[in-house]
Amino acid sequence: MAWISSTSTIFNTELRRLCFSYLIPYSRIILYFCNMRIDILTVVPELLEGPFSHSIIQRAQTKGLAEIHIHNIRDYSTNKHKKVDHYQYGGGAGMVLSIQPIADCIETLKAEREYDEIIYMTPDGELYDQKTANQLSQYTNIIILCGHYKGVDERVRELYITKEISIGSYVLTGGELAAAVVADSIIRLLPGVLNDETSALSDSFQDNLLSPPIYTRPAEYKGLKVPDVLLSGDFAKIEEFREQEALRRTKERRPDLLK
Ligand code: 6GU
Repeated sequence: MAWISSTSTIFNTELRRLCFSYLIPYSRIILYFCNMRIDILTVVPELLEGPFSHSIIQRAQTKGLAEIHIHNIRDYSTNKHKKVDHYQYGGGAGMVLSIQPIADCIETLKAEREYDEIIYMTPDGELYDQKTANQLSQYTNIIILCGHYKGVDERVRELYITKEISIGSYVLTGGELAAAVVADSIIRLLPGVLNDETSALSDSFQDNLLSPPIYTRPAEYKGLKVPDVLLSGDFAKIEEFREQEALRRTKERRPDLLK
């Protein structure tokens, strides 16, 4: 017995030494190669400056877990006035984004690397949900094209687009805010982005359930008390309470998720 325990101690020490000397530096390299690149094409790059420059999404980029590249479609226009849009054939209100600058931008990017998906943000795309976010987070390189004005020339969609996404049944002035929503929802799922690895797994929607109510200090505010069970320290009871509350909330607010 003594022999076993002493060898296992040696083994453990050896293993730990191995971990520290080899695995940890490698895990950095592995994480580095697991990062994701998102190229966003827009005629209003200013709209996308804010969403990626703060908090968790900014940290994901400084840690090297995600790369976000914003491209101004106008930079690719061969028109002497850098024009990117035109009136639509057949008449009708609203400008249409021309194919040339978008095609040149996409071709430039495609010549540099392979893309898993070229997404067009449009109100007539498929409705975005957590399942799609999970799928997109598995990819290495994606392009997101933002529509603006009336939208893009149909031939851009025919030639390049592999997926069309809408974030809801309402109309925005452009796809930029929607692209920010999609990029945010993907990046937070990448390994290492959230501090507590379980917090993405316990999200609303990951198991088709809404989150249970949550509380922090004080235990009582203007007569409103935190449920006793959460202060009890009984983790089995707390877990049961949370499951019941998640189910109750989902039945009440989003019964469609339970079908
Ligand atoms: Cl992706 N774009 C625009 N312009 N409006 C939207 C949308 C996208 N999703 C919902 N509404």
